[in-house]
This record gives sequence, C-alpha cells and structure tokens, in this order.
Amino acid sequence: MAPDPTLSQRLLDGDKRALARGISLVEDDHPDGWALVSEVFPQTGKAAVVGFTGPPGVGKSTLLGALTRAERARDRTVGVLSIDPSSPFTHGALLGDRIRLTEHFLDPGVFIRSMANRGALGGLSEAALQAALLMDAAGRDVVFVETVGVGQAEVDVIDHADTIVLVLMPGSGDSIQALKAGVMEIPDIIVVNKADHPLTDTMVREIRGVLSLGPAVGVGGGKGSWRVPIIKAQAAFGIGVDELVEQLEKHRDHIASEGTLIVRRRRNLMNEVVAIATARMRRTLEASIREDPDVQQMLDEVCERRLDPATAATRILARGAERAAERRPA
Ligand SMILES: Nc1nc2c(ncn2[C@@H]2O[C@H](COP(=O)(O)OP(=O)(O)O)[C@@H](O)[C@H]2O)c(=O)[nH]1
Ligand SMILES: [Mg+2]
Repeated sequence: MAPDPTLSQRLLDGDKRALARGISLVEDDHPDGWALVSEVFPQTGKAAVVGFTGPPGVGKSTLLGALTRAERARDRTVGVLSIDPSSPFTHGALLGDRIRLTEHFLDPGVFIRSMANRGALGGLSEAALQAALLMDAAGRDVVFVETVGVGQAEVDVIDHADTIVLVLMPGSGDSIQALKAGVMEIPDIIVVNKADHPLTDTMVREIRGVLSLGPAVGVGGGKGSWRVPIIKAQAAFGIGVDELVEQLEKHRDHIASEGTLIVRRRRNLMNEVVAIATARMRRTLEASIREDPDVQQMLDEVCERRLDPATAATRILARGAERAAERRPA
C-alpha cells in the first residue's frame, strides 16, 4: 500500500482512525510504521505513561476501564494499550466489562487497543513501545499500558512507563515472594484489588512487610522519598479508583519535582534503543547463520569439536562487523 502523506498530520491532530492505522503499521513491522514513528517522535514525551502489571485475573483490565472513566470525568484524554497474549480483549469487550468499554469506544477522547500477536519480526514488546509513542504523539494526556506477568514478564514494556502500578489480589502469594526475592522491582503504587475478599487485610500487611525490607523508592533509580502506597480497590464496583487517580497524580508530581522523571525517561529510552538494536543484530546474525556458507562450515567445525563455541562466536561477530562495514557508504 502506498504511504499516506496525511497520516502523520491526522495522527498529530488526534484522529483515532489515523492512530489505529499507525498502530497497525507498527504491529505489522511495516516500514511506513517506523517512518511514521520517526516523523512524530519529536512530538512525544507529553503523555503520562503508566504501566500496569500483575498476574492474570487480578482485575487489571477492569481497573483500567474504571480508571479511564475517572480520567474522562477529569477531562483528560486516554490511551489504553493492553498487551496480554493470554487474554486479549477483542474490539468491544474488555473481558467482563463489555458495557463500560462500549461506552469508551464511542468516546473520541478514549483510544483502546489490544495487542496479542507475537508474529511481527520486531517482537511484541517493540511494537507495543512504538504504539505507546503513537498514542503519546496523538495527544493522549495519559497512556495506560497493561501487561501480564510478575518477574519474568512477557513484555518488559512497563520498563518504559513513568509510573508503575502492580495490581494484586488477596491470595497472590507468588507475587509477594517475587517482590521479596527481588525478582520483581518494587513498583511505585500497589493496588490490592478484589478487596471484598476476607483476606485483603492480611495481604496488605504482608506487602507492607516486604516493602519495609527494601528501599523506599520505586523503579527508575535516584534516591527518593516516595513511599509506595497500597490501595485497596474493587475495580468491578469503581471502589478505590479515585484514590488511585490521586496517587498517580501525586507520583507524577513527585518524580517531576525530584528530577526522577528525566532520569527514568533517559533510562527507558536507552533501554529502547538497546532493545531495538539487539533485536536487529539477532535477526542479522540468525540470517547469516542460515545463509552464509562460511558460518555453516564454522558450525560444522564446532560439531566436530575442532572449534569451540566461544571462538566460533567471536569469528562470526567479526565477520558480521566486516560485512556491515562493507555495506556502509564511505
Ligand atoms: N470480586 C471481584 N471481582 C473482580 C473485581 N475486579 C475485577 N473482578 C473480576 O475479576 C475477573 C478478572 O478481571 P480482569 O480485569 O479480566 O483481570 P486481568 O486479567 O488482570 O485483566 C473478571 O471476572 C472481573 O469481573 C473486584 O473488585 N471484585
Ligand atoms: Mg487483562
């Protein structure tokens, strides 16, 4: 399909269809998608990007539905990006919350997108980051990113958020262990959802215990005086949502006034550059292993135990650098 010269302008004007088209392009790893991101990138950095993570079924999507409504009541435009390969919400259905989402789909101030495909060459994580940038460029005041996982997250897109919210529910013992073991970074805000459960207060106490062991700062480095709030919520009934909105604002003010926001964003963008470069190098490397007869021969030598794997790796990398240099214009 021919590139659409008006796409970036329409996207910057906040047009939802242009945004949807742009995200599809990056999701397909289409060159026009990368070109679009590069064109609008200088206009990004204005949205407050909030990452939500936590085990499946704790109520993240429900919470995002309720939060979106609360943000709209405050006249803020919202972008929601759900990256959940296990349970994507299809158009019109945010899982158990069909009615509320339909309401949001009709609102020009709300843009919701679910990404679950891992087919694209760039990988789900990269596409998700580009999608978040496009939402930012399209003028969304807040961008919420939902990802599954604790510890070995499917997608490390929350590394690219300004604020990280961990959502748990009573009985998520594994998550507490992950926090305790340091497998999972300490988030900025913790929500204990389904607070209608009798074990809620036990859960809150356990989390307090874990937090008191670690440093009282969230992710992102820099010394800070931020104390991680634990919010009891019932997303399905809108309970605790206003408190979450309040804490999100507080956290944002805190990192902005402390200078941590700049530190975080620098780190996040650096991670993104490295992630993209790594993915591309890997692709190039795998292609050369498949296609380059000399590399094939080196692998044969490894199998015959005449060449050790590390030496072979060094030689393959050196070849790659040579070939890259040959391709580079003088
Ligand atoms: N009892 C109770 N159920 C809830 C609450 N919030 C969400 N749920 C339900 O929990 C289930 C999983 O919610 P969902 O938002 O899909 O979780 P996610 O996988 O973390 O996105 C759904 O059936 C929700 O209706 C709550 O506050 N209390
Ligand atoms: Mg979900």
